[in-house]
This record gives sequence, C-alpha cells and structure tokens, in this order.
Amino acid sequence: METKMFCMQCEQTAGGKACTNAGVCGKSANTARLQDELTGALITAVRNGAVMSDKRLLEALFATLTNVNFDDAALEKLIADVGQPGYDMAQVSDADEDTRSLKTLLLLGVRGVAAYAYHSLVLGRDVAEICEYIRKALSAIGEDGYGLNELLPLVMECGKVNFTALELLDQANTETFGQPAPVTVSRTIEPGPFIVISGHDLHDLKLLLEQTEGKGVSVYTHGEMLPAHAYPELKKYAHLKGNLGTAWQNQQREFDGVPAAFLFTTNCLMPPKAGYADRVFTTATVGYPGLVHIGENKDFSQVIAKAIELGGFRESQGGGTFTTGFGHNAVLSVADTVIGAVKSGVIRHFFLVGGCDGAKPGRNYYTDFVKQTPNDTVILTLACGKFRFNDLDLGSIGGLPRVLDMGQCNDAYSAVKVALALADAFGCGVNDLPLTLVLSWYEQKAVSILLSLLYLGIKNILLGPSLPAFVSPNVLNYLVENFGIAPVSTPVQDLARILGK
Ligand code: FSO
Ligand code: SF4
Repeated sequence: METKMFCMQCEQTAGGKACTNAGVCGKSANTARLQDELTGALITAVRNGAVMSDKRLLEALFATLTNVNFDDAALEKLIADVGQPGYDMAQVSDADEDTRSLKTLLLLGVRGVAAYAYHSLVLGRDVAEICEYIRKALSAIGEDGYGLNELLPLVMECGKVNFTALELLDQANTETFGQPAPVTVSRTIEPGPFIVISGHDLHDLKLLLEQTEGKGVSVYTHGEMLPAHAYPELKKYAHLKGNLGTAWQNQQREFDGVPAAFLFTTNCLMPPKAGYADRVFTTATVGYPGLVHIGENKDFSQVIAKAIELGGFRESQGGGTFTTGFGHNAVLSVADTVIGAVKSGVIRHFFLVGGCDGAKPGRNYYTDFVKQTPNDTVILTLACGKFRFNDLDLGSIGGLPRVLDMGQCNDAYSAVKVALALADAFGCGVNDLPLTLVLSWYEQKAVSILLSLLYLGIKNILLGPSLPAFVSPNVLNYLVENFGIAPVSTPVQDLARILGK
C-alpha cells in the first residue's frame, strides 16, 4: 500500500505503529511532509553551520510538535526562513530498527526541549547553551553512520539538557509572575463577553490580561492554562475569572456553540469544528488554515472584538471549582509537616500521577488508579492528565488536600525538586522514597520529561497508556534493564505491587 506520510511521534499514532495515510490528530499528509522538510532543513542548517538565531531554531522545532501547527503556508514560510535544502528524513524512518528508534527518540526529545526553551526565551532568558545541544543532537540525527554507541549518550544528554531547560523555565516563570500559591479556581462562567485562552504560554496570557483590562471582557483559562491562576502577577487581574472545560481532547465538544473567542498559545489544538471555528485564534508557533493568527506584535484586538461581538452567555453557566498552585515553593513551605506525617505513618506513600491526557481508550486507568489509592497516600499531579481526577473530592491528609496539582507539564521541575528535597530530608536516594511515578504520555514534551527522569536516575516508572511506537525491542530492553520502566497494567495490580500487598 502506498505510504503518504510517516509519523509515529505521539501516543495516538495509527494502529499503535505510525500514521501513514493521514494523522489521527488531523494532520494531513502534506502537512506531515512539510514538517519533515522543515526538520530536514534544520538538520542541514546545523550541519552546514548556517547562521540561524536560537529563536528561529526553537520556533521551527516547536511548530513540528503534535497539535501545534497544521498550517502549510506557515510551515512553508519557516522552511524558507531556514533556507537550506532538507536532509531526507526517510533516511531516519528507513534506517535499521534500533537506529530509527534512537534517532526518533532523540528528535522527539529535542522537540520537547525546544518547547520549554522557547517559553524561557520569550521571557528574556538566555537559551544559548540549550540551543547548542539542540544543534549537536540535530546534527547527529543527520549522521548516517551513527548507531547505538553514538546515539545513546546523546539521548541521555537530552534528559540532562531538558532538566536544565525546565529549571530555567521555572526560574523565568517565578521571577516574572511570582511564586505560585494554592488557589481555588471557579468553573462558573459568568454572563458577558469572554475569551478562553489555551496552551501553556503565560507571557501571552499576561499580555491578553493587560489588553482586556477595563474592556468588560473576562478571561477564562482552558486546559494547561489552569495553573496560571496560582501566579500572583496573573491572579491580580480581577477579570481573570476562572477555568472552562477539561483536557485538550475534549475541546471539540466543550467549545462547540460557546459564545466566546478562543486563543491558542501552544498545543494542543484540535481541528476546530464548524460550531466554533469562526472564533478560534492562534498565536506564536500555533497555526491552522483559515484561522486568524496573531503575529509578533501580539495585538489581540481582533480576539477582543470577537468576544464582544459574541457577547458571552446571558446567564451563568457551569459550576464547581478546581484547586491548583502546589508548586515546589508551596509544598516545600510545609515540608516539615509533610516529613513529620511520613515519619509518623500518617502519609504512607506518594504517587506522582502526571502527564498528558489523550483521547484513546485506556486512559481511565489514571482515574481508577487515583480513586483506588488508599486514604493515607498523597497524589502529586501535573500536566493535562490531571483532568481525569482533579474534580474528585479525595479528602485531605495532614492538613493538605490528597491531590496536589503542581502545575503544567512545563512545571515538571517542581515535582523533581520536591522529590529531591524529600530524599535529602530522609537521607536517602529518590528511588528509596515511598514515591512511585505513574506517568501518562501523549506528545514530545512528555518524551523529554521522561528522558530527564532517566537522567536523574529515577527508576521503576510506570508508563502508559501504551508504550511509544518508536521504541524498538532492543531500546525497550535497555530501558527496562537499566531503569525498570514498566507499562501500566491495572490499578488493582499496580497498587498491590507498589504498596506491597
Ligand atoms: Fe497536555 Fe497537549 Fe502539557 Fe502536552 S496540553 S498534552 S505534554 O501538549 O503539553 O500536558
Ligand atoms: Fe499521527 Fe501523532 Fe503524528 Fe498526528 S502527531 S500524525 S496522530 S503520530
């Protein structure tokens, strides 16, 4: 059968193998070809030593992440800007199984790093060292003679560099917007015009809040923007009202017919349905044909005008609340209480149930897992996978809620920092803590986070809902033997094994 495209970069890839006709995500074969061409052009550029700013490098890579850019014209422009002939990515997909696996792992990890570095760059941080590694890794992907010995160290280095990128982003976010503090976020949509902002870019949110101030237009967060409410410099805007919807894969249902303007700052954008496509806007590296894209000037007046034109709801909608804001600063400020609770046996175990959500069946595992955790355990969570259980009332323990939302996937650094601090307090290694990581992955940022956890030597991670298609049996063996990575099974079995029942 003729293969129109080849993409295996996310968890929902067709048949658990590769999208070869059209993307399950809605990406066309032509868009996939252009993304390959862009990646190939970047590889040639770094191998030729072509002059390319860090910004251009990061933007181009970010545009190839899942659910970011579906706009062929935008991709063609990025290819033209790089201005180099494309290395043929078929040389990666047609390579022997292990080389393909490691080069893909490296490329996807690098895409994740690029996304995190991009957010820091936007906040004025120096990402030169991170970009230097990215260039080295891209160059290695274009090295036809490279195999396991050359690629494996680069894959592990990707985890290290990504950890640096996460640390830098944590600094950039907290220095710019203040330390996040626990907050209860309303899920009620009040009457009147409003804008829903999605994605991860806090800087875009800040600009939107400034531009909407005093205009009678409210702002609601969606998906991974939820943790934004915890930052003092964002929370201070009274018209940042609350949160709408749940995780990204429900947007087509949750946005349909809603009389608001929608602004996507990063992934995960799904092809918009007719019932709301006329009111969706993109900015930064996001793009979709036919949608208005807000460029570098960040003039959101069209978004605001659309919200005013639509007018919002006449009566309040929805209800309930979410809690978020348990970043490392908040959790470590009560470290003594937490350590005391562990020592006295009040807290038996910590679970980090974090990562991406997705549409495929099997993700109920995470809801069921959290529901079945015993009352003397604490669940740390982050990223959009939390929407599977962050509306459950699981009570509190030692004065803290049992489910602590540490933020976006971009805040994975917080979870690591807390784990390292606990290990320090108990005088042991992270692997000796009563802590288990139960992760869900979907796209490439999750790949880079996983590599960071491996770089930190964290073992026995449970990964689901399915293992990546790009991991060959040999690479999987390496991960199992060296890090004890295992696929999730059932909540009952996994909990029994973890808690030693
Ligand atoms: Fe989710 Fe999408 Fe944050 Fe990902 S919104 S799935 S890891 O892109 O970015 O957690
Ligand atoms: Fe398929 Fe995922 Fe690639 Fe989209 S990003 S084409 S769903 S593998």
